[in-house]
Amino acid sequence: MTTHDHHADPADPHGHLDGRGRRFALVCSRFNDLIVTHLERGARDALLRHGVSPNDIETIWVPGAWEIPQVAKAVAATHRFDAIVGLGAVIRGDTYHFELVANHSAAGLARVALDTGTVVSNGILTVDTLDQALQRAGSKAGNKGADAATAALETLTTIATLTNNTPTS
Ligand code: INI
Repeated sequence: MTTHDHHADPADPHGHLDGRGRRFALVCSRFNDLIVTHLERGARDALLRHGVSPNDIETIWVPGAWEIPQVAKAVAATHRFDAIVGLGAVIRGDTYHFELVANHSAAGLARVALDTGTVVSNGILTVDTLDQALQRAGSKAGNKGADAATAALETLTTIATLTNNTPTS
């Protein structure tokens, strides 16, 4: 098997991702929970469809997207999870606060991934309107929670394959 086998069918790139035995934490923001509950359900469904056990998916609620990276870092430190999916919705208001929360949450999640080595994916919507958020939370534009969960599983699979194939000398 080559490291690229799991990309073999571009029409069905996630078709045979195997989530059995993998443990996931979904770190979800309560702010805009009208949206985030749908992202959480999409993420959970996607993982279950790929063979992840319901017992191996833990949802952790935090106040807002700002808090997601810090809690994700604490989750990584437990070493109880193979991957973390950050789920939230940052919706533009009239002030600069949007930029601060959107940038901090995305940059923070990237940092947790690179600093800890635990796989972290970003399912935090950053949109202008509630309608755009709804479209991405299980309607017209799919479910970005499901996409983020699948991305985490694929990343995990890729890293595991690379690690198994790495020459030791
Ligand atoms: N948190 C969000 O998750 N989405 C938002 O749109 C949002 N806005 O717009 O303010 C938001 N703010 C709260 C923030 O995440 C923190 O919880 C708060 O600042 C306390 O640290």
